[in-house]
Order: sequence, then structure tokens, then C-alpha cells
Amino acid sequence: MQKQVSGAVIEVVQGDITRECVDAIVNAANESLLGGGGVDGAIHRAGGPAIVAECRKLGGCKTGDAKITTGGRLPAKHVIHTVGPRYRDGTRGEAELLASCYRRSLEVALENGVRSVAFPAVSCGVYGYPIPEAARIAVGTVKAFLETHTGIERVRFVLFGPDTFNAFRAALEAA
Ligand code: AR6
Repeated sequence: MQKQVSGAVIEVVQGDITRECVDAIVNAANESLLGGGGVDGAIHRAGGPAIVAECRKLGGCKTGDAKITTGGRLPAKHVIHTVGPRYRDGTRGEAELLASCYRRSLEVALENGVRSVAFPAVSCGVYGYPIPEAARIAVGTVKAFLETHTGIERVRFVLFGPDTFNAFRAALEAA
């Protein structure tokens, strides 16, 4: 499903983000930026060693921030690595940090001429964020960004499983 927002399009699809043909895919990384499991592992496996070689020069990434590298062998030209919060009890600034991941990723995209971006469900795997709330934050933050910035034409949420897909679809319908 998709929605127009200020001349841009937000889409929600189910699939494997490593196969996306967009200017940049976003990685749900950890602060080391040196790889891990989940979508992080899948991106590094599919993109090859050029990605981690660039990551090593970046000196890590704080939670809520984002940094860009090549996409290596991926169909996407770039990978934007963001670090989501680990969900504890919702009182540790998790919502603001998660919103910051989406905002900073789009700022980094704009700075690098990226016009189409695909996001996974940041923090919704190992980091344990409650999925419906994470979906509302993700969609709300992206929509607010597109309403106040020009240059990004397409933002696609690529969700791996039915739970995240349904939650993001509901959040986009409600937005
Ligand atoms: N395409 C799209 N989404 C995917 C894919 C894929 N190929 N593979 C998994 N997902 P997670 P986090 C979904 O755990 O919670 C890593 O080890 C997955 O189903 O990858 O932010 C990092 O190095 C889930 O919905 O990221 C960190 O240490 C979503 O991607 C830590 O995990 C995010 O799940 C980050 O945890």
C-alpha cells in the first residue's frame, strides 16, 4: 500500500530489503557498525566486504544517529547505517531515539543526493521494540520529514514478516 505526502510517496511492502533497487537501503545496525545478526547480517552478506571495510573507518555510530557507506554488491547504491534503541520499559527515551533514527537517516540521505530510501523495522527484532508503537513512530517521523523537506521522492518500508508488515500498513493507513 502507498500514500502521497507533499509530492513524495510512502510505501509499505513485505520482502527482503537486500533486494531493493533504491538509492539507499537503511541498516538496523549496532554502535560498532561492524556487523551482527538480523537485517544487519543479511545486508553485509549480500553486499560483501566493501561495506564493512568502509564501516571500519567511521568510528562507530551513536544510538539514534546514522552514517552512510557504499552498497557494495547490493542493488542499492548506498547503505545508511542507523542504530536503534534497545527497548527496555519505554521510559528511557526509546521513542525519541527511534524517531531520531528515521530523521537522521533521511538527513544523511539528502546530504548525499539520495532520492529513494528503503527502511526495515528498526529495533523491532533483537532490540525488542513493541511493533505497533515502533510502526507509528516510523511512519509519523517519515511523514513529518517529507512534509518539511524536499528532495526525497520515495520512502519504502520493507518488512520481513507479516507482523511488522501489518503493523506498518495500519500505521500508514492511520497517518
Ligand atoms: N529484510 C528486511 N527486514 C529484515 C530482514 C531483511 N532481509 N532480515 C530481518 N529483518 P533486527 P534490531 C527484520 O534484529 O532489532 C543486529 O544484530 C526483522 O524481522 O535485524 O534493530 C544488529 O547488529 C525485524 O523486523 O534489528 C544489532 O546488534 C527488523 O528487520 C541488532 O541486531 C529488525 O530486526 C539490532 O536490532
